[in-house]
Amino acid sequence: MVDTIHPEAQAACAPQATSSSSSPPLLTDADSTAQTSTGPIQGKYGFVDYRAAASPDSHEHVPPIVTQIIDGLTQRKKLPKDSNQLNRSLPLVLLYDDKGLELFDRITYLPEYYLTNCEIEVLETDIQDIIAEIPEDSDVIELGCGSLRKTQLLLEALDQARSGITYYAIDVMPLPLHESLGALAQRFKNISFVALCGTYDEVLTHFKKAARRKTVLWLGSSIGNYTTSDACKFLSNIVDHALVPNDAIIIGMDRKKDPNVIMDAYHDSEKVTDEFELNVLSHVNTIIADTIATLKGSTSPDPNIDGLFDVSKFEYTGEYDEVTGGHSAYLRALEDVVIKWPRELLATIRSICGSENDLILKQGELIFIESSYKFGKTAPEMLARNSGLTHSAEWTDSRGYYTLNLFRKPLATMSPLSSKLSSETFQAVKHDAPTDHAHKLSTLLENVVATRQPSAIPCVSEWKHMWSVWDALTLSIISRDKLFCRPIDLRHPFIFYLGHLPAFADIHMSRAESAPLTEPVSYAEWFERGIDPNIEDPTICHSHSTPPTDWPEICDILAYRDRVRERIINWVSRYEGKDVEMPSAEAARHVWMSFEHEAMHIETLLYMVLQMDPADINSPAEVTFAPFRAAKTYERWMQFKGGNAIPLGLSGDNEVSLQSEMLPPGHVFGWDNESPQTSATVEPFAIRTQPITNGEYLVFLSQQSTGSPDGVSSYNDLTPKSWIKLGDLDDYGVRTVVGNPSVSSTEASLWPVLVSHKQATAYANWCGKRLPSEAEWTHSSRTYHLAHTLARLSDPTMAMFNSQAGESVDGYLDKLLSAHAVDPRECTWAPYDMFVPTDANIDLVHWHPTSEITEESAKMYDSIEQKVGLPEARFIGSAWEWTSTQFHPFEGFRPSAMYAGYSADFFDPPSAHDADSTHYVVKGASYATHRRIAHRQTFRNWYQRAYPYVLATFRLCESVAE
Ligand code: AVI
Repeated sequence: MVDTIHPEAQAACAPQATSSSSSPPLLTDADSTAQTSTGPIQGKYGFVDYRAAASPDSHEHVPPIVTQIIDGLTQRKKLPKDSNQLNRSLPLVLLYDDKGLELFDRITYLPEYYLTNCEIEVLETDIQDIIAEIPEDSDVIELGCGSLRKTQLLLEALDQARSGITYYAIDVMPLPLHESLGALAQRFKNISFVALCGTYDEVLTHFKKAARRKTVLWLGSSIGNYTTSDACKFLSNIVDHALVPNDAIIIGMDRKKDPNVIMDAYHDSEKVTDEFELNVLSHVNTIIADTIATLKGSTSPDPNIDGLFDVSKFEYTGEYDEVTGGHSAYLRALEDVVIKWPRELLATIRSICGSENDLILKQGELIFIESSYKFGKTAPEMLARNSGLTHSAEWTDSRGYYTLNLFRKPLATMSPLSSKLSSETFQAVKHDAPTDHAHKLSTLLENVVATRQPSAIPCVSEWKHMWSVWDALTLSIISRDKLFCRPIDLRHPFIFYLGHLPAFADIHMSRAESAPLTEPVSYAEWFERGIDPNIEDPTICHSHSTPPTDWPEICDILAYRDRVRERIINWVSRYEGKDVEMPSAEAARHVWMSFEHEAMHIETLLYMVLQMDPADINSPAEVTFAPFRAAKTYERWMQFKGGNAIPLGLSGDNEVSLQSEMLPPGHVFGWDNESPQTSATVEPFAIRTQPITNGEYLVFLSQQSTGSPDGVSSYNDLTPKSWIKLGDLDDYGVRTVVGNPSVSSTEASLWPVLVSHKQATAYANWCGKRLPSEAEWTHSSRTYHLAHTLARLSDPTMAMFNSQAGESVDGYLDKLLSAHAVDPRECTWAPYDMFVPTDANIDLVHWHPTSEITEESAKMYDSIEQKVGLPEARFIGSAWEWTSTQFHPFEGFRPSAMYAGYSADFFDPPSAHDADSTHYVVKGASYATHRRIAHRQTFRNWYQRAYPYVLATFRLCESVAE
């Protein structure tokens, strides 16, 4: 039995919080108003028809699909989208009329079409792990109604293990919904079923109101029929409009593999795929005939009206592009074809293409129908980054052909999606391999010279995203009663920072606006500056505020925070998106400073939280581990020849000369220690591609306990504070807000180890190596990122890197640049490193370090080594990196007048020898570093050498002979 609910009734019965397991939540309120219809199908399910309201019956208007057909046939567009070919096309949706659905169902049973069988294998093998992610009393929403073979596997398991599940199937066509749900509803008595008929956009927005948890299913590699950027747009729309934090999306993704396997899947021996693709033309004929009948006011199409196409004059053809991973399906004209437009459509045709001439398709001409993309190993992570999701699990079939990927909407994201930052140009260069090398290269090289970078003033959405993370950390992960805790005794209790962030910002906003402080003004005094005493002698401490003995009420501090936030938003909104009006450079610097100050404090607060007793940390349900990717330590070294003019620091950010000016367009602000730009000499050196891992450090540590005369104290001093003893076990776990995975038996053994400078140096000494200097680290990071990107985009014959012969990476980059006729000297180093991989572990996308190189990507690299030869390396993300450089100012340094002690309070005296130096330069970025900072390669961080709590690791380096 079918309960049909019209959208008006649906408004009253949007999915709601109910724990009723006996009645479907969507139907509870609506039963009385719903039209109930019975059909041939047994089993009770709700049916909500969105289409009826959306498509008014019109005798005068040509339906949108007809307009799309005419547009596709008359205009040649860049299709497939990532190619340079111009083709006529027909809309993808035309594949799925009743006949098309039947043919597609047949395809899923073909031996060559491995996708469905692989997905079924994954569902069968991993079903318990998959349903463990779907809670009781929750909604499971399938995009498209899926094949019963797949869906029933999942529902069977849910039927047995869960109560209160409502399964929603969404489809634009009513028939498949009726067929699927009728059969399912009859079989599974513990699950409620609702069919939602309409487009995804119409239907999904209604889920936002639901308090129930949601798992969206997008199976069958349907995502492959979208380009990556369209898929991201589609997903981010779901994330924004239908999901709340912790809701999940499970996506089936077909992997890149042997091209022959893929070609066979789309060119089966029974030629069902040919029939499926050609059926598009019959579908067009039906639509056109129906439209003409409607325009004539007739109820049924005239059987004498010929369709547009004689299907026998076309054949199906397809090709697979290994680089993009896209299989493209086309229909090819077997002879010259002349299509005469029906009289009734001439006006529409004229309005679309300006003429009503016959459509002439030359013999051999192609009509593009669909792309079916296959995905690389890093694609789920990229997809997550660009859609506002986190990638939290991956299940694969035995051949590694196909994956089901679990994504979750995170608690909060540190930055808005780059696609949403319309006022910004901060956009990492696309890492998808290109099809048009020359074009991509010239764009890339342009980027090297004219850097794309974020606007100097962070926009409103950037502030709001950052605050949502700060609030999650301070008000959810730390419970109220723990705000007075002081897990690191060299720091204030948490409550201080609740007041410190707004107080610092308010002081700077007051200066920016030449206006009074926000009330209560005493907060500016109490909370202006925190403490960072010398760890070896805590009596030594820079000047700082004296907080009150009685802390203000938390609600008062929060109200103050909100007033300051409002002040910031008002100021930023005045300029955002308005090119004409620029603030003074001085005011803008105050505002920018406040932003980065807050971003830095997120990281500081997080490493303080990590020192709490894990039982006291409120692990957010929305935060989970990134999928463990079964890697192994991947040790490789790269050589650099260095040189004598390695640029360090930011040019053109002179606070004094800018002071009286309006903010220049494209200006890049940096902290005082990043200026003025200087240069360094670097002798030839070799550097490891990866930092030292927890597992490697554990080996070192275990040798300390037995070998040294002072075994116990050196063992204790050398044990990372980022580790925690695991119960009675002789093992450690890594501290994270989501748990403490074992250093010896989980992938955490492959994460970079987080240690102090002293510990890092002890390790380097133990193995006869050293830490890189700031200049060595900076030079290798930026040279590597650019060379790696250019190598991938260059013709392989041009991009030979001879690792066997010990070729240097910087020498190789010079070679690449000159092969593209770019003088390396013209290639000014940009302050923003847009070549950092888009999947770098920064910006709290994951709340823990990750292993940088998977075994699979290492293998993949090995197999392409003959071609490109650069090893996989990571410099930015997961953890900062210690350098051997003492924290001294660059020559010509001037402390910022706006925050004089920011770095000047921490420089070592110029005479300090290594033994009495206290602070060292730290480069790179951690998993908790805001991406503005992570990408600004001139950012110079520093910590005390013995400070053991920071999210910093190290890599090894050694000098080599020229
Ligand atoms: C529905 N979609 C995922 C199928 C695919 O593999 O792209 C459609 C298909 N086209 C030809 N065969 C199957």
